[in-house]
Amino acid sequence: MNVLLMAYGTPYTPEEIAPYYTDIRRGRRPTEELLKELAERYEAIGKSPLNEITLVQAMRLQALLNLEAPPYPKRLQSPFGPRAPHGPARVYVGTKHWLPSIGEAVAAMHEDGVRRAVALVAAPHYSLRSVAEYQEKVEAALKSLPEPIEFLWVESYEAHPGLIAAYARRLEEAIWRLKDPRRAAYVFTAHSIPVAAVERGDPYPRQVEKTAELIAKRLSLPRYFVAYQSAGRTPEPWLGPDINELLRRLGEEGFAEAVVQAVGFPADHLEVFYDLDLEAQATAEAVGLRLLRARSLNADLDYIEVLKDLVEAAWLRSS
Ligand code: FEC
Repeated sequence: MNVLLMAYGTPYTPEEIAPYYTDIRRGRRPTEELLKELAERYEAIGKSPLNEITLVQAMRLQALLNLEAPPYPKRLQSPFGPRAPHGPARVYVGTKHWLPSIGEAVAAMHEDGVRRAVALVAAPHYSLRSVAEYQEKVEAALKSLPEPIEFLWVESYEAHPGLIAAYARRLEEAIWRLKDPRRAAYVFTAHSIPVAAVERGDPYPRQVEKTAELIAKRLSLPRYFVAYQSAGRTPEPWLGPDINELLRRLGEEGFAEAVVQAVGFPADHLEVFYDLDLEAQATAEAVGLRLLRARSLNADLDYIEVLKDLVEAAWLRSS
């Protein structure tokens, strides 16, 4: 069983910020002002741990897939006991905007003789501006190979019960730190996308709302809100409400405490450490709101179990 696990990627060094940002902008180099601003955000958080977390996720997923016999249908089981009929699992990592790139990962898979694999992104919601772009990069990589690789795509998993339970567990930990949980506001965030994508029928906001609704239901939250964060530095309109705008409103409405949970990103990275822990925190402080953040899933085993389940289900569907 083979897996291509993908994530956004982050620069390893300050010198890599310019080519990384250029790749995000589809080859258009950002202005010096934009570059300076992004470099300052990385400097303010010290370092984004996204690449390390992605690699650990992949290692743990591979270990888990190899450790436990998946529930294969009878016809695929070995008469000598429950054993993976497709050989040991291998998980390859490709990042959308940095290294190892998706192209490198797909080429390595081909070189290793992989002709069929599950493809999934470490982000639970489908968007034309996220998963569809990962798919484009895989398609482009396939064009340069002499034989195709068949990819079995997991496009989204916004309502996976294990994912909802994992998010709820971490939100509950934050709730324990509240002075008055019944009077607090609970805010779920995901990365904003341009409104133009939503107008083209992007299911993203519906999926984000579904995740929020299921977590809120599981914890019987008295009230919750969905907000978007980290809108791009472009003139077009981006999906809102923006987290900062919502926090200001909550402060004005007299809320004393709020918990934010970033459900659009499983891992910690720049936009969690800067946009939530520094920027949103400053906004909340300015309106007298005590803001807590639920910790991320990162490479914790409950999240890796979710990835394992998705991989096995995709593989079995195609067997
Ligand atoms: O280095 C780090 O730790 C940050 C990694 C990072 C993650 C991430 C996730 C998502 N993005 C999504 C959509 C967009 C769209 C644009 C865009 C721009 C940026 C910029 C940086 C950046 N994103 Fe990102 N995003 C991360 C980092 N993102 C840096 C450029 C500076 C800026 O605008 O802030 C606009 C592109 C354009 O200009 O055309 C759209 C979505 C996700 C969640 C799904 C995923 O993880 O793939 C959606 C992590």
